[in-house]
Amino acid sequence: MPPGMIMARDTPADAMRDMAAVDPNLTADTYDLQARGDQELPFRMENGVKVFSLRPSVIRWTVLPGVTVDAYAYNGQIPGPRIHIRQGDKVRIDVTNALPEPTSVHWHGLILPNQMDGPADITQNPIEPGETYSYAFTATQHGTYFYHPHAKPDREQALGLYGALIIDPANPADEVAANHDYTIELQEWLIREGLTYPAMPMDGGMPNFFTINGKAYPETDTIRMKVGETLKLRFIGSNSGFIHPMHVHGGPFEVVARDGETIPADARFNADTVNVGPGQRYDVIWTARRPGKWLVHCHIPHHTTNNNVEQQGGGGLMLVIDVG
Ligand SMILES: [Cu+2]
Repeated sequence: MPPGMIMARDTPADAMRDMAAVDPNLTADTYDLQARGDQELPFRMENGVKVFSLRPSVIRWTVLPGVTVDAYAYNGQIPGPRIHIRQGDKVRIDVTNALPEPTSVHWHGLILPNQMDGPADITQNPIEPGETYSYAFTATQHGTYFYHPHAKPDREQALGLYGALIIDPANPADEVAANHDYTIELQEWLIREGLTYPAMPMDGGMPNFFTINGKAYPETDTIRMKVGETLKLRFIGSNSGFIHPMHVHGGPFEVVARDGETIPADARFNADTVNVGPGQRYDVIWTARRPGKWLVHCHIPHHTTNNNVEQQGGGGLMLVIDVG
């Protein structure tokens, strides 16, 4: 249990298991600083169906030089691999559980058959360790979505299980186009005395590291673009316990989609900060007006530190747009 976690004599064992550190002996593979998540997931065609495979397991993942988390990850990636499909696609995702506990996968925001929706013990039996469950559906919507576990998500999602699900419109004219497209998946982490615990909004469970796409600033990506170009930022609320007011320097952006739904042209609005709560998505278009280094960051200053320390002007939920 993390030091300071509220515990009483009557704290149920189930609760203690959910809040416990990841057993470092279970980490099968270690990924260094160069490893990147959100890699587009390959598929194979079977009778007109795009077939994908996901395999959640326990890994060690590097978020900063010398800072690792013992995490749960899909296919050895944090965030999990990107599932990139087109509206109208028939898909099947085979999920093989290599975790030491039951899991399931929810396709957040999608219209699909109830038994494909993912909530464990509600629409399906949990996927036990070693078992495979296949999710099949037709993508009728388009936009920015994501997937995450729906068995003990307070533990499993907080430990790194989430991934982007990007659905291109069947009609390319329905896409709100930009010169650059960058997806931002947020997460909080709790590392104490070399052990990783699922961060939770409760005493003793508060996070001390924060990542964009699995890395903390200054190890986050730099987006390079030119004056006059546009950038679509897709914010995904893969964060599981906290709300992040995500702000972009250098002038307002236009909010063009929320929760995967394109906002009609006459209802779009300008803003410079969007509150990205758990589960929410915002697509915004930002224009590079002036050359220089422009920040994208969470506006809760503690969330732009690494264990309360700032390095190279910040930490955690921050990245640079370098406009040449
Ligand atoms: Cu924040």
